[in-house]
Amino acid sequence: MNLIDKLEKNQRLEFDDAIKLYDLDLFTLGKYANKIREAKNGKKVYFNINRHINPTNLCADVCKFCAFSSHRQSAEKSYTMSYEQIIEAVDKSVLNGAKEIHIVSAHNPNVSWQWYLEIFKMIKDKYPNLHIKALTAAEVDYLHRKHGLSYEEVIEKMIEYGVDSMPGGGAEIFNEGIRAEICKGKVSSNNWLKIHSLWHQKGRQSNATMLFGHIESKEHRIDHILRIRSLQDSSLALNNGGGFNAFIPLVYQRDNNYLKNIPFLGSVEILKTMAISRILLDNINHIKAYWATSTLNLALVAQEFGADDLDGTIEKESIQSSAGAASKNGKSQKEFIELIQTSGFIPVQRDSLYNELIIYN
Ligand code: V47
Repeated sequence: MNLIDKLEKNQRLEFDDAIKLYDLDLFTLGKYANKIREAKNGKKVYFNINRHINPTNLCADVCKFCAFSSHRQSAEKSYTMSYEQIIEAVDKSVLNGAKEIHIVSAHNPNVSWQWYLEIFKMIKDKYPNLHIKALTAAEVDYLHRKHGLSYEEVIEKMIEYGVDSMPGGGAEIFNEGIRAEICKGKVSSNNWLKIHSLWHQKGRQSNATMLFGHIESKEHRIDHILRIRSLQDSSLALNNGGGFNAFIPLVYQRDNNYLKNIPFLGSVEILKTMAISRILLDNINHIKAYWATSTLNLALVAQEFGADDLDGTIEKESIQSSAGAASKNGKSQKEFIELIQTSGFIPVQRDSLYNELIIYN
């Protein structure tokens, strides 16, 4: 059966067919991706009211794509927030309506594992209903390497100290050769997948990212997406509520880092990758066009090409904005709602697990 027949019949595609998707023109891909998007999510575009906090930029690892780590800044720019500074930021966000705090840090060798975990406990004690999305698999792996805790122990402590779900960071691109080039020494692909698998085995939910538009090939992207799909198959088979909520293709930002001479990724390639993600990941409900890395306008166009989520209002963000993204100060809820509506979609404010809170019909 040829590729178009398989797409018409909504058949699951394996690597050899999946790679040929890039040869299709954008609108053909968009047609099939949008069909799946509409079947899963109708005309809804999800977003949440969230706040990103990056408590420290001091990092033991050096990822070439990273502009956030203090390696890329002068010594006086390295920081570690105090608990008072963190809770002050959380207090302010809660007053602004935040339902989720998304916490991602660098791999700081000068603090204990308790330092990381006490942040979550402090927030949870004060705001039991506030969702804490925290610790990427790369951070879990770092706590394991630095402090000798097993992955299982870190995960048990995350649950004990109040982490509700895991963000998708640290996945980058799973191909081991590319990983050795861009983030040598950081969590391996197999361990990234293992950590999410262990988290899912606890009946918990997480996200998965893919950093694209740097030195990876299309084959590497397809391989990455298919490895995520395969783990999701195993996690869903447990039937315990655990698994990936969303897949997030992160567009590489080029400023202030150690990867040089990377050309800008064109919008067509970005939209094709969103559409291909939607077509291949038949077992993941949501594709997030993270506006911080794709720009808000392209993230809105991506809603026609398979994506159904924009992430959230963010309020403040340091990782991608250090590398050139326009996410330093977030977006207002009003702007989100208006832009989604004028793009012909239905804005839906969601919680972190995609329960619908407000539908703006
Ligand atoms: O893993 C670092 C990425 C990620 C750059 O789970 C860069 O809902 C682009 O994972 N250009 C951390 N990206 C952020 C993250 C995330 C973001 C939004 C939502 C969720 C979620 C997760 O940031 C890292 C890395 O892949 N990153 N540097 C850069 N130059």
